[in-house]
Amino acid sequence: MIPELKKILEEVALLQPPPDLESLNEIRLKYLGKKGSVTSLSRGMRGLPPEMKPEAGKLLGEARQRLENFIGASEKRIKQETVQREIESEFFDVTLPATQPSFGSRHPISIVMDEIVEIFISLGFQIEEGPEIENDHYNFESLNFPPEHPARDMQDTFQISGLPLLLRTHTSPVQIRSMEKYRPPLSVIAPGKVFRCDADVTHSPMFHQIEGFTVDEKVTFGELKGTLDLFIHRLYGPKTKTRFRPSYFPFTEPSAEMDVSCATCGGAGCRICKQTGWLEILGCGMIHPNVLRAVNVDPDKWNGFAFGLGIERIAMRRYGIGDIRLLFENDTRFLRQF
Ligand code: 2NM
Repeated sequence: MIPELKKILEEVALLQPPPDLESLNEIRLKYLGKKGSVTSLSRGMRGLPPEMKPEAGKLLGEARQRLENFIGASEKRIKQETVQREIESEFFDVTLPATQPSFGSRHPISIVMDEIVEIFISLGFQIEEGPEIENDHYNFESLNFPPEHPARDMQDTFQISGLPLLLRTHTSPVQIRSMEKYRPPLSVIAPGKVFRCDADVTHSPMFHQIEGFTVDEKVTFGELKGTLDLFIHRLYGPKTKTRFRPSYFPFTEPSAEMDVSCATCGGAGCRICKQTGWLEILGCGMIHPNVLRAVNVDPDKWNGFAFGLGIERIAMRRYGIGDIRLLFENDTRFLRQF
């Protein structure tokens, strides 16, 4: 038995490192398994004469110890090698550029609209919205349009077939509805879609407007000018000049149109401003007493100013868009640019 143990110790000393866990397991079974040689020999210890037991026991313990050391170290090495192989085969280059997620962008009309709304909110105006389908009373009658006014022409408005309704041609009906809903003093802006039967490079049958009004006691034309000057300085910068030209609207008296100095040439005259140095931006005026009467506000106690502007024209000028239809085609190559 002792020579057999010595032979096993020699074998163990010469064991080649196994390449994987399967071959390591074969080694373990060969020596330490149920039918392994070390296991069999330790079973044979009982039948050994007592004087041989110490040496045989010592050799047996040593063989077991060396095998366990060998197996433990091999297992550790094989596992490390496996992890290392995995890391190498799964290597990816963290410096490679990532695929870009595609983001949406804001529509130029929304950008300009929000900017203008923000300015008037900061001045204390409240936002009001109303229906896009209106009746003659809110769209024309209450706004002091006489029965034969050309704007009422069927050719300029979208009538709803078979009903006494039309698509609103301006957001003024929202102003009327607000004056009915709240009592003065009152400052409102009404942003929204409006509809006119008209289509070319500068006209779309649907476009966007913002209108505003203030009704209070003893409102002056000076306050109208001051409010709109402040608005323009916020929108275009404090160096922008403004001028007011007399105009006419059924719902205001007196009425005016406001021009701003051309930012492209600084007022010297260029293609953009058609050599005038000025660009038309909005219409305004003092609310006609008949409009206040239509909403049961006493024009002897209350008065106010109002104004209205088109968003498309401002956006087209700001971004150098030559054709209004680009704003409504929703071509992402166009929309991506803003
Ligand atoms: C404009 C020009 C001038 C206007 C008038 C009113 C109302 F309802 F208060 F009378 N809202 N908006 C108005 C005045 C609109 O657009 C060019």
